[in-house]
Parts: sequence; C-alpha cells; structure tokens
Amino acid sequence: MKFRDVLGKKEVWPPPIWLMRQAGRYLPEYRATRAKAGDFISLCLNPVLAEEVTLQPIHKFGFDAAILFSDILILPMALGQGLRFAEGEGPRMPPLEDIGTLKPEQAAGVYAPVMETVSRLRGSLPQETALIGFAGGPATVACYMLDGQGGGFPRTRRLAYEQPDFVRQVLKVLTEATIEYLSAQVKAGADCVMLFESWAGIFPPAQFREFVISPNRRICEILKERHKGLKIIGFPRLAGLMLGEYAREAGVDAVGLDSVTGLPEARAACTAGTVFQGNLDPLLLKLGGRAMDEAVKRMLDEVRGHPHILNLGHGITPDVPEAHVARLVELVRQSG
Ligand code: 1CP
Repeated sequence: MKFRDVLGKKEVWPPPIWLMRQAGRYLPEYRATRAKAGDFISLCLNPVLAEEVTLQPIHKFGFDAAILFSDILILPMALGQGLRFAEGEGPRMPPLEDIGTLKPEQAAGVYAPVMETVSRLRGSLPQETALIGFAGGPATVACYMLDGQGGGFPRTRRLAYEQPDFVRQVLKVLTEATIEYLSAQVKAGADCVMLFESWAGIFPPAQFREFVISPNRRICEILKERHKGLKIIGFPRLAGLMLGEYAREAGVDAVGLDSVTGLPEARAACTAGTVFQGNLDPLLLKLGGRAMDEAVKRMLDEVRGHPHILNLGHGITPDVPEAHVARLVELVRQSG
C-alpha cells in the first residue's frame, strides 16, 4: 500500500493524497446524510451513516486514504463530559471542574459504535486505500474540556500556570483513555492512526514539552508496544520552533505540517528523512485557478525525492468547490 510505504520512509511518486476533513459540508451528499442523521453527534455514533460519509470522498475523488468519520470530542463525551454542537457555532461542553466526574470505565461502551464504523470501513474500502483512525492529542482535547468551547482557550492557558497539577491530572486521564481508544480502533481495522494536536501552538516551550510532547510520546510508545508495526502521524499545529523537538521526541512516524510552516524550513529543523504530511493552504483550495495550480506545482517540486503525504495544512472549509478538489487530485496524479 502506497500510503504505508511512505509512512515507512519510502519515497513514492506521485505522493499519496488525502485531505483533512475530506468528508464534510462542501459535499452535497455529506449534507444529505447529515440531514438523515439529525445532529452531528448522532452521525458520528451511527455506524451505517458514518461509514457512508467516510466513503463519499473516496468514491468521488479516489483519495489514497480514508479517515474515520468521527470527531476528537467524542472521547471526552464518552468519558462523561456533556457535549453538544451549537448550529454554526462549534462545540460546547460544561467546562471541567472536577476530575472525579470523568468515568474512564464507561468510555468503551459509549464509543463502541465508532469501532463498528471502523470495522465496517475496513471491509468496504478498496484494499489499496488506507484507513486512518484518529484521536485528538491530549493537550488539544483538554483545551476544549477545560474551556468548554473553542476560541483561544483562556481558562486552559491560565490553569496551565496557576493550577498545573489539575491540568496534569486531566492530561493523565486523557492520555490513558486515548491509548485505549486508539488501540480499539487499530483492533477494529485502522491501518494507522493520527493524533490531532491542533492547538499545540498555544503553549510556550516548557508547557509544549510537558503537555504536548510527553503525552504524545507515551501514547506512541504504548500503542507501538501493543501493535507491532503500527504507524502514527502527529499533527502539532502551529508548533513553530518546537517542530524539530516534536519530530524527534514525540515518537511519531510522520509529522503533519500547517500552512505557515515551509517545507524547506521544516526539513532544516528536523532529522534527515523525517516524513511530512501537508501542507497546502486551505484558502488556495477555495480559490482554485492559477494561484492553486502554481502552488501545487511548487509543492510537488519541493516534495520530489522525499517521502511525503500530500494534504492541506488544516481542514477543508465548507465553501470549497468540488471541482477544485478534483483539479488538485488531477495535478498530483499527473505529475510524472
Ligand atoms: O456537519 C457539521 O456541521 C460538523 C462539522 C464537523 C465535521 C465534519 C465537525 C465539528 N467535526 C467534523 C469531522 C471531523 N473532525 C473529522 C472527520 C474526518 C475528516 O477529516 O473527514 C476529524 C478528523 C475532526 C477532528 C477535529 N474536530 C479537530 C482536529 C482537526 C482540526 O480541524 O484542527 C478539532 C479541533 C475538532 C473540533 C471540532 N469539531 C467540529 C468543529 C466545528 C470543531 C472545531 C471547533 C473550533 O474551531 O474550535
């Protein structure tokens, strides 16, 4: 499988491609399935419909990998923290006050439908299409749990300085729960897993080491002990100058890059041979035209000769025309 080869540090040409949030609102068939499910959480917990939306972008564009359709906030919900998605506003949870309210022993029962989605998908996907399982990185999930919503995470930032032991306890529970959650996905049929540390970049270096790198490393160590040969992609978004340390220390096999990190700069910061994933600016996919064509060609020149997974630097937005996605895939596949 092309995708696995790259994660094993082999250069493959043309590079495999998939897009973060490739199942989503820019697709009319996604909107139709979501309407059938009712709300977003019901969609994530409905194995038949979650399988359907995962497959939609694969059938339409022929991506090299499918990512399980779910959300990083399903895990804290399974741990007992209330979750709802306010229409047009994003996730909302009651900010976590007391670690004792979390119920790790109940989580597997709540996320069981996600595992059913994974096993259905491994059965229905073409053999050559990789199935990516995923979880949020503990620091990123803790941000939502402590603040109760996205948007700067002011409470998390304050607690990290004023009550670091509380933050450490939350991260400990999350780290262990994430290991079990990802392990269950691998047992159900995921070919590799990805840790979304989307808000890694809000932490200054000392906190980045303790709250991002250390928990990521523990997750990678235990998962790799349990599942020989498992490959793990880490996405420490906006890591900035901490990127090299993350790539060396977190234990991941590939590093997802955001769009403000240049590939030559990332390569200079990391050990030779580091596998990268990314990092086209999602805005270019919305704009299409010459701007996108030129940026994609430049990117292909930059990744030639290196093991690389082509992707965006962050998730696809709902306003992207499908024709631009088809054009991107065509540009990549035609690069001889
Ligand atoms: O239909 C809808 O209106 C819901 C929109 C939506 C979708 C399609 C949300 C709400 N989540 C998802 C799916 C999702 N989320 C996937 C599925 C697979 C795929 O990529 O196709 C994945 C991997 C995620 C991961 C996720 N959820 C992250 C990490 C990646 C990232 O974007 O940085 C984060 C931060 C979330 C939280 C979340 N879920 C949904 C929203 C709108 C948000 C972000 C809120 C915020 O900006 O703080």
